[in-house]
Amino acid sequence: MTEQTAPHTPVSVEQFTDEIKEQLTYTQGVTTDLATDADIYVAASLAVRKHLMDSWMTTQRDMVQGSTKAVGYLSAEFLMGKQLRNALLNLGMLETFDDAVRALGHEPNAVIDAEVEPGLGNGGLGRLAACFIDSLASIGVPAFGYGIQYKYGIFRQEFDEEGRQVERPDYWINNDEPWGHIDYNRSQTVNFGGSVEEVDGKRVWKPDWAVRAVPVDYMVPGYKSGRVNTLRLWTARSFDEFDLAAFNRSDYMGAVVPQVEAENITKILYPEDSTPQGKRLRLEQQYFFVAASIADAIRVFYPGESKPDLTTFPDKICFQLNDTHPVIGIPELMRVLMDEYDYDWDTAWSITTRTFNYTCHTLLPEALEVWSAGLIGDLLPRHMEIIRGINDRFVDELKESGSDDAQIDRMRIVTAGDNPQVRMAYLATVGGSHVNGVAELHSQLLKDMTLRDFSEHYPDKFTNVTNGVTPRRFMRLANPRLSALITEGLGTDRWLSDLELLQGLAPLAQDDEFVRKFAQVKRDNKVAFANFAKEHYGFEVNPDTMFNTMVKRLHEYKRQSLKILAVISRYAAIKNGTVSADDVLPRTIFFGAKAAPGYYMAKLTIQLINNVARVINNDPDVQGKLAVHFPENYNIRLAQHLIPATELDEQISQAGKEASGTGNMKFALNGALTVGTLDGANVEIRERVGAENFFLFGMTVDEVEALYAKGYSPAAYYEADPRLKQAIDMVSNGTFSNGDRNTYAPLVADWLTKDYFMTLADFSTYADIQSEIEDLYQDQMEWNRRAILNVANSGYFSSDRSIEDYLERIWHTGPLA
Ligand code: 26W
Repeated sequence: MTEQTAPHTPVSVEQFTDEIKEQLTYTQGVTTDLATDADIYVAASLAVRKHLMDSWMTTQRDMVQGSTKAVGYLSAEFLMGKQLRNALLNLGMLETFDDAVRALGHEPNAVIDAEVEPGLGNGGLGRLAACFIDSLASIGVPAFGYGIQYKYGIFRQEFDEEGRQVERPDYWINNDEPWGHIDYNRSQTVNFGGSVEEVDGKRVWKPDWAVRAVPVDYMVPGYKSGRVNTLRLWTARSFDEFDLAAFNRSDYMGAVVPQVEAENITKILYPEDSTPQGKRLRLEQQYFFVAASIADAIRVFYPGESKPDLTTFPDKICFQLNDTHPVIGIPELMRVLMDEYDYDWDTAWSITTRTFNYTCHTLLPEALEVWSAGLIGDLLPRHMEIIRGINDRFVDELKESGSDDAQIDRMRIVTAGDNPQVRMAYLATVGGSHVNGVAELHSQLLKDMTLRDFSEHYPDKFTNVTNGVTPRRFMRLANPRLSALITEGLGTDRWLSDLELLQGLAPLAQDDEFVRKFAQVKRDNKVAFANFAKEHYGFEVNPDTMFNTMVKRLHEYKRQSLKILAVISRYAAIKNGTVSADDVLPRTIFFGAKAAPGYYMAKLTIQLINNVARVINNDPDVQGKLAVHFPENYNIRLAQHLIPATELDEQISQAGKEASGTGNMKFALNGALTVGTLDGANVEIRERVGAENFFLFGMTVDEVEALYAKGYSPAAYYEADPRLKQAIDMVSNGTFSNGDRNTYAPLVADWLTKDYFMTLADFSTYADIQSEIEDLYQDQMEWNRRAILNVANSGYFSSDRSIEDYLERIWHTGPLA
């Protein structure tokens, strides 16, 4: 990675203080003495943005004028987290900021806290996109992140008095938003609806309504690379703002309909992260941002050209499709090339297939988007024609290659029959050059199961790129104490842009002095989290307990149910003295999880966890021995505070269900040990940190498949393990619902009759491994040695390495010269 020394001319504290004052006065019209923390936050952000502007302009110029192919990362989600401190870090101005803000009479953390977190994503997929654009800029690769600036991000989660999730709208841009630059003069027109007519042998789309796509540009500063890329998020505006006629006839609602309808498109993020709702507005969102992005890329790379030679388009930019959500981009580019630039089908197809690549992020069949041909045909009639054209040519290709009818039926992009469906993952696979999974096991399962027919037909298209996370946000910003110790141990901070250098820590795991310092860092992080939790969530945390964390979206395949049943079993064991009070290892368990609003079982599980926490935390018999906390509204900020304080991380999904996971990487890099299954990237983490430094339990993918094949009856496991039986009985007998036996009946019924993700089958090995974990924890030096080895051997899980893999295997480009 090219690490330029201090790309930006270092700024003195005095100069930066003046720059903040200048913004306060000339942009915000606020005097320094009346300025609030929020005013200082806005002023500092504008001052930082000013520092980035030159590099941004230079990067844009070099990208267009140079011959380095750019990357367009198309994603419906970008879970960026707070921006100010990340920009300060990448500019090398963290300390300068702290001193300047103090000089202005404010507390740096209070100013940082004034920033509202942009929640433009659901979970793993959205955060991965954010880590990837940070790495692209830090490596110096010319790139655009293309997405949507939702007015309302992921809902704010609150718990009601019963412990049930309540969703509140996240109106995040209700205040100053200094980072987004809205650029009306670079807006695009996006059409919808209407019909297609034949005009002198050409297919002509006659849309019947249009929306203005306005770009809001966010700077993406690289870490010490001197490069600043662009995150271009589109927001919808209507062309004809206001229906005056309706207003004059005092039909006030009618007057604003055109505006509301248009702006509805980017109003809100769909809060689902596995089961598509197939809503028309969702398809409108997908087409809106993809069509605007393709038009924008042609504008950027062929400035001022009316008849550009678009056969060179794939050499200018390659688009990565972040799951199936932007796949409508394939027929869109075909339409633009044929209908707007008169290329014939084959030329257009060759350009299109060389431009797009597809990343799949799931293994759940229900998460693979399928749109009805009727809906696409109604909203995008020309695109449905083109999709049919792609499908028909593909079917011919299969026939030529000897596929039988059954196989052709399995592989059709547009299903046969009277209610044809468009399978977007198949369209992405046929219409792009590469298909990759996000962890070795996942990519293998895609080839062996989900997309088997396609990997046999297109073996060279399939590859793997294991996920990664940015060490800038998830180590340096989140864990400054550990970062300082690592830099001390390695004698350089170059690990932040070359994470494999962490390897140099391995020998220090045998250096007791270093191990003690490492333990002290973890201890201080636990105390810091206890203070943070007290201040922001109002609950007491005892740092003299093991911090054991499970944070991720609530989904049955992730098996928060397994964790809560084990907690109940432990509670029962302490209560009825199965484990003697003095050899109980005190543990504090932290949950963090949002459930999709329509996901009933997930929401019932949240209610159960909150009520188990209520009962345990108010039971004097287990005080100091066991505590459970479920802070509301799990988001990037909470993750950045909780991960550095965690000692034991839960990655307990059923083998073969979690595509990769990225939380697992963040915890290992922050010195937590993992208890987990051989699923997703857990497999690679365990391989790299060493089996002896990872608590493995549960069935493998093959054992799971065998049990499905044999026929799985969960009740047998309930009968076989008294710990499990007792825990489930306590859930059904009202212990956690004030005696009401019906509250969790649906959960218990599912566990005993279906339990599709085999929580009960993996319970015993999970319960058994707890004693191994606690025995090791008793030996703090040994625990911390193994934790250090987790850090030392997890450098591979940097998103910089992931991007290097994409550059080598898929994009075939690199940093700007
Ligand atoms: C259409 C509804 C919908 C929305 C989002 C379906 C599927 C998704 C995402 C693909 C779900 C997601 O976030 N998947 C997660 O992606 C991460 C990044 O690759 C992986 O680490 C996680 O294992 C995977 O669950």
